[in-house]
Amino acid sequence: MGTALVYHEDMTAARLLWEDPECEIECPQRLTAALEGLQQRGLEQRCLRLVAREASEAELGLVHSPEYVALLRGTQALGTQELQALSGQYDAVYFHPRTFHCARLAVGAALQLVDAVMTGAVRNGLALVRPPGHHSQRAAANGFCVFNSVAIAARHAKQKHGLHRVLIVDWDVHHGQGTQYIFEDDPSVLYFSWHRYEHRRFWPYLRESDADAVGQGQGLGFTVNLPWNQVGMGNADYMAAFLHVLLPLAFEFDPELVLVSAGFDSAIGDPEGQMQATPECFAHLTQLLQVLADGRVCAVLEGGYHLESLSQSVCMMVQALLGDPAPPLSGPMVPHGSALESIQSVRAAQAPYWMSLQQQGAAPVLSPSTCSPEGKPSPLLPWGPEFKAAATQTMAALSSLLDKLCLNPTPPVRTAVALTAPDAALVLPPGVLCQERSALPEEMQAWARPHKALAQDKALTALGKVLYLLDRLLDGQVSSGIAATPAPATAATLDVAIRCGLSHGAQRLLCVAVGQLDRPPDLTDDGRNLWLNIGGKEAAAPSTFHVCVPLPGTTGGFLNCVLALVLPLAYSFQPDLVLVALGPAHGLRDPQAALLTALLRGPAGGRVLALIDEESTPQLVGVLARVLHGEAPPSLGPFSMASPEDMQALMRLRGPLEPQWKMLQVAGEAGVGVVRLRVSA
Ligand code: X5A
Ligand code: ZN
Repeated sequence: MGTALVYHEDMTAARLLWEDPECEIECPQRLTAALEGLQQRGLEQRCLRLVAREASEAELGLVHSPEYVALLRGTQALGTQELQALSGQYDAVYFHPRTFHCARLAVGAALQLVDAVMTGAVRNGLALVRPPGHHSQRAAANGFCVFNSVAIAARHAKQKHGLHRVLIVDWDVHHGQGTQYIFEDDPSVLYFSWHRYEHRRFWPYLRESDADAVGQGQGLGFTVNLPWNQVGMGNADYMAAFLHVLLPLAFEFDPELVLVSAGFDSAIGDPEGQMQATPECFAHLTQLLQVLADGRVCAVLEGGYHLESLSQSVCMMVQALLGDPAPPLSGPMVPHGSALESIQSVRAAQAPYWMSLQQQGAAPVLSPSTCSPEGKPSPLLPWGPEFKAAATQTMAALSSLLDKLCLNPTPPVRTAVALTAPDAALVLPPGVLCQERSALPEEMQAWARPHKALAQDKALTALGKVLYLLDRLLDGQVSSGIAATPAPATAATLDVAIRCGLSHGAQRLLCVAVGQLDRPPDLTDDGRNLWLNIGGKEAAAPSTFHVCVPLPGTTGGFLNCVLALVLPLAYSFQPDLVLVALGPAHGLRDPQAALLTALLRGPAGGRVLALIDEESTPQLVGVLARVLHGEAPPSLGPFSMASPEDMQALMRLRGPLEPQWKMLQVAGEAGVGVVRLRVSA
C-alpha cells in the first residue's frame, strides 16, 4: 500500500555558527547524505514524496509550554552572540536563526506522516528531519533537540485519530529522556529505548536511564529502558533485545501505531555510539516492527553522525518499509555477555507489569548496574586516534558490504504461488506471480523415485512445481514462494525439497514443520539442516538439529514459542533457505500461520518456501502470499497468557539448546541459576 518519505530542503538551513566540538556533528550534510543514498538506490522514487509543512503553535503546545515556544520564536531575530549565549543555557544545544523554522518543519513532517498512515494513504513511512527531537522536554532544548517531534506525533495520533495505544521505539544510541519524561505516567504510550549507558558514564549521565526506571503512577511498566553497559554492541545484541524484551511487551500492549525514534548513531562507524550493528540490521529491526499495528510504522530521524553509515542504514530501513526482503545479517549471531546482563535486568524490572515476562522462571535480579565506581563521567573523545583507526577499518568494511549488496540485487520476482488447481476464490496481491511451470520430467522422476507417496500423478505434478520453484529461489530469480501439495504426499515432498535444496546450492537449510510431519529418517546432523517441528510427535532422539515443541493453545503461548524459540534458533542457525511446511491438521489459525511466515522472512534474506496442503482455503493461501510479499500479518486477536504447561515445555527445551544456539539466551552467564552476592565496601 505504499511508503511515504517526508522531507523539506529547508531543514538543511540550520547549522552551527561558532566553534563547538560537541555540537558540530549535527550538520546539514546528514540530511543530504541520507537523501542522496535513497536517490542513488532508486528508493526515493519508489516512495510517495511529501513536502513537509510547519507544525502550528497549537501542535507544538501538545507537548511544550507556551513560554518555551515563545522563547524559540524569539530566536529568529537574534544575532550570533545572543544565540550562542542562549544555547549555553542548555546541554549540548546550538541555535541558528533558522532553527525555529527547521524544528517546526521537523514536527510538521512527523505529523504529516502520521496523518498519511492513519488515513490509509500509505502503509508506513519515514520523515527525514533535523533537528532531532527525543532529548527535548516540555520547556527545554537538549542534546541537539528543540521540539520533541515523536512525542508530539504520539499525542496528535491520540487526539486527531482517536488512538488509545501508541508504541514508541527509540533505537537511537542515546536515551530519549525527553520522551521518557513526557510519557512517564501515561499508560497509553509505551516507550522503549536502548542506549549506550556504561553504568552512567555516558551522556546524559542519568540515573533514570537505567533498567529500573519503569514509569510512574498509572504509567508503571510503560517505560522500558535497556541500557548498554559496553560499547561494541552488534547485530546479535540488537536482535536479542527485540526478540526477548521489546516484542513480547509490544505484542501484549497491542499498539495501534508504532512510532520509531530512528537514530542511526547506534550503527557501526558512528563516533557517538561506537557500536557495531551493520546497516542491514536496521532492515531486520524494521521488519520485526512491521508485524505490529497492522504494519503502521512511522519512523522519524533522530541522530546518526557517520554520513556513510547513516545513509546506508536509512536505505536499509526504507527498503524494509517498502517490503523488500532484508539481506541476511552478517557476523556471528552471539550476543555479548554484557548485553545479556542488560536484557536480564530489564526483563526482571518489567516482569511485575507484563504477563509475557512472568512464569519465565524469574531469573535472579542482578545487582543494579548504576554502581558508578569512582564517580566522574569520562566520556570518550569521539575523534581520538584510536577511534579514527577503527573508523577507517569500518569504512572499508562498509564499502565491501555495499559491493556485496550490489552483487546480490533483489530478485525480480518477490513472491510466486504454485497451485495444483486454479482457484477462482483466491485473490493475490498485485505483483505476485502465479507459477504454472514445472521441473523437467526426468528430474522429477529421479527425485520422486524412493517415495511411494509420490507415485501418483497428482503428487508428481505438484512435486514438479515445487522443484521448479525451489530452483528459481536458489538461482535468485524469485525471493519467496508458496506451493501446494496433496495431503498424503506432504512429508515426501518436504523430504525431496530438503534434499534438493541442499544439493542445489543451499549451505544451510532450516525446516519449520507444523503438525504431524516426521523428520525424514536419513537426514543427518551434519550442521547443514535444522529441523524444527511444532505440534507434532515428541522426538525420539532430539538433538540440537532436531527440535520438537508442542503447539501452545493460547496467543501468549504461541508468541512465546515464536519469539523465544523459533526465531532465536532461526537467527542463530543463519540459514540461506527456509522451508515452512504446514502438515495435515497443523492446527494453526490463519493469523498464526501468517505471523510465523512473515517473521521467517528474516533469517534467510527473504528466501522462504511455504509448502501447504492443496485443500488449504484460499484465505490461507492469500494471507501467506501477502506476508511473503511484505504486507503485515493480521492481528492474532486479544492476548491470552500462556499456560504453565506450555511455558514449562518451552523452558525444558531451551536449556539444552542454549549452548549451541546463542540467540536463545536471555540472561548473562552469572545469572543462570546463580545468585550474585554483592559485597559492599
Ligand atoms: C539526537 C542525538 C545526541 C547529543 C549528544 C551530546 N543527540 N553529546 O543523537
Ligand atoms: Zn543519538
